Amino acid sequence: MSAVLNAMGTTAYIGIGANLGDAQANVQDAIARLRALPGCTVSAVSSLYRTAPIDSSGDDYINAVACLETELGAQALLQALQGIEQAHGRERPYHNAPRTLDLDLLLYGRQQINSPELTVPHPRMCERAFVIVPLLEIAGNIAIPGRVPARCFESAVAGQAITKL
Ligand code: PH2
Ligand code: MG
Ligand code: MG
Repeated sequence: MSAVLNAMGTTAYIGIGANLGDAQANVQDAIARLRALPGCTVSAVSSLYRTAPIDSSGDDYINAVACLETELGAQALLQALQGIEQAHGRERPYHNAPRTLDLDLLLYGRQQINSPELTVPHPRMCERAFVIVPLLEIAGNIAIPGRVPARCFESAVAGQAITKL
């Protein structure tokens, strides 16, 4: 597991999603909280997108992806993301339940991480338009460690309902 602080700085991508309460406001607030995280600089944020729930229920989601330059190790960054989810009263009554806020660590530099707490790259990110479309908006040439360039997944997710706000 990575150290708590990584003086070199690492580029991380965060998937942001919400479909409970005022989902758009929750996503905007999450972006503001990411900007305020110690040891992190938000270098890019995608547009917000309205997306149909995938393997989930409830209202449409609001989704976005943010790019961070961070001095936090992956585990410390995960904990910071969970703190922001908790500030939004995130509850986990069952798998993929509707949520006030979900922050997923999609990519952490070029690292592949498989620990009990964290799998990076996020295991389902390449199958989901709500991740691939905003990710490509801010990082059109990005490659997924252990896989292929993200744009290779664009056609595979093209049938999923997603609208830029
Ligand atoms: N997140 C999920 C499951 N399904 N569907 C959409 N459209 N957006 C999400 O963020 C999302 C989902 C699990 O985290
Ligand atoms: Mg998620
Ligand atoms: Mg999550």
